[in-house]
Amino acid sequence: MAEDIKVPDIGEYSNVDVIEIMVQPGDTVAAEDSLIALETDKATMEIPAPKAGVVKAVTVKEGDKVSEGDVILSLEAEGSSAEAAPAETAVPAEASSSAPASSSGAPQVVNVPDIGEYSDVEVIEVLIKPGDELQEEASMVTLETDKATMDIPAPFAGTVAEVKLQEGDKVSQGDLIAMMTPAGASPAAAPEPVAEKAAPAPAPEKTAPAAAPQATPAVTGGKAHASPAMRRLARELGVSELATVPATGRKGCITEEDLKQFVKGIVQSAQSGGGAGLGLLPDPVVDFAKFGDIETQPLPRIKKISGDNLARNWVRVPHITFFEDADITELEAFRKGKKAAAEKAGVKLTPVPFIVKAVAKALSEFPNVNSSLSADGASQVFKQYVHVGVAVDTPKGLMVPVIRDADQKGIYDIARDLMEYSTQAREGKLKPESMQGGCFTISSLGGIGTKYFAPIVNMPEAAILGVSKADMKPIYDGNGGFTPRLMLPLSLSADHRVIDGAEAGKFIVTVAQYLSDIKELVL
Ligand code: CAO
Repeated sequence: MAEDIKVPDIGEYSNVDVIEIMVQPGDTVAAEDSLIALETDKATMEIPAPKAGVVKAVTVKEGDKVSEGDVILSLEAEGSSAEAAPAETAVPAEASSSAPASSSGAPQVVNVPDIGEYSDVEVIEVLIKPGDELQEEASMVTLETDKATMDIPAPFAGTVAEVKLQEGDKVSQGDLIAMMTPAGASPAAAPEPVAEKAAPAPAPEKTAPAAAPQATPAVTGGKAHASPAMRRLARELGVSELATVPATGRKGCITEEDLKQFVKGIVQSAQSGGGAGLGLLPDPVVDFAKFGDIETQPLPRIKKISGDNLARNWVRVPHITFFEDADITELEAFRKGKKAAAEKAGVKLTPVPFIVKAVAKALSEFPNVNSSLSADGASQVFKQYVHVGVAVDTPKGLMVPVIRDADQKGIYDIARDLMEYSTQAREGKLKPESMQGGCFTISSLGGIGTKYFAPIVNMPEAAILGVSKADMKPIYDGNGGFTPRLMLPLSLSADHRVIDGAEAGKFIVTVAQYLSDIKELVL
């Protein structure tokens, strides 16, 4: 028997705004799970479920005003649904594919949950593929309206059996996302057949409980965790990319202090020059179609975000770039000798892990290169750790996972981290925390080619190393002859406000020396 759940005592407030509905019919909630969020002019509060049960109906919507005693939803308390069982068996066969978790292990349909007033919303990213094991709440797809981007979370833990949509599709509430076998269920032979586009969400009793979508303008496949109150505050402060806010709260949640620090940093940076008032001409607007056929495609999200960052870094940082060749003849012989053993250990041994190690070793000796300017430009932060970022080229744009404590790791460990992170980045599964905390970035185009290039410093880091393709070159031996040596072209771009030219020169020479002397490097 369902019972009405009412707004409890909320102090002196009445006619309070409902700013978020966190459940929908069919959801199973535990006691104390948040149901809706209310906001007064002074506080945001979440109304918890007084008991565990299944949500039967939600009687309020975002934007409503409520006071103590108003009914917000009806809840069937756990264990009180004697009449629910017969009702389930009466559901037509077509809907049975969306049955809740059962021990048979039959894949269940996962539909687009309630996404507010939106319909025909574009799928901009599919974050899952068949075989993926998902935790409950893991992001499955990202949808984008003209106003917001939202990740649709997995309604339960399980394995993806089939993905039923693709990037570019337009979806509405009830449309099919995927078939998922619940965790712990014995695997079924094959997914149960379902229509390509599901009809509107089946009866609540039959729908796999869908968690509320979360507005997550994430940089990657990962998502930002923030309470509705923090999302509201972020909106008020104009922070549209929550995933770029470093989170320090419990389970990676963004706190009020995180938001304040983030905004403070931006304000201080703007006040200290921040790129404002450059007096640039407006960007040219060209009607390309006048000159021939064209096709316009939206810029991938990662490219948009990294592009904004690169443009800021290019304008804000006074770059100075140095070029140097490292003689890696010995290193290459050593690497080739170890390649088979490395493969046996499950590691791909390319020159990059050695370069990471050489850079990390040099960084531990050049504290200035391992430092950052504070956001207000008034002080310098010297890091007592050496975390090295490596730029990874992905189909959707450049991402920079960070190898932690690279100075303390062996070559195999670095190679393993690099393999793991670059795979995650290319599959869109890199977590935001795996891209945070970098002290210095390496951008290797060695596998592609190129001679030298001038990389852009990854602010607030103080320098970046560009690596091009190693080539055999005749090197003068000092005795009137030339010897063939394998030379690796290196380019170091540094923030000239932090690093003097002489120091940048010494740094790149040191890196080159470590790469030339394999004993120095591995010992
Ligand atoms: N010189 C010659 N050969 C090189 C080399 C170099 N400097 N660096 C790598 N190689 C070789 C590798 O040994 C490998 O060959 P084998 O398979 O025969 O061993 C091959 O090139 C391909 O390597 P890889 O790219 O698969 O792996 P990696 O460890 O060299 O690089 C990563 C990993 C993630 C850095 C790279 O894949 C990548 O994404 N690079 C692009 C970075 C980028 O786009 N930067 C932006 C530039 S400016 O915006």
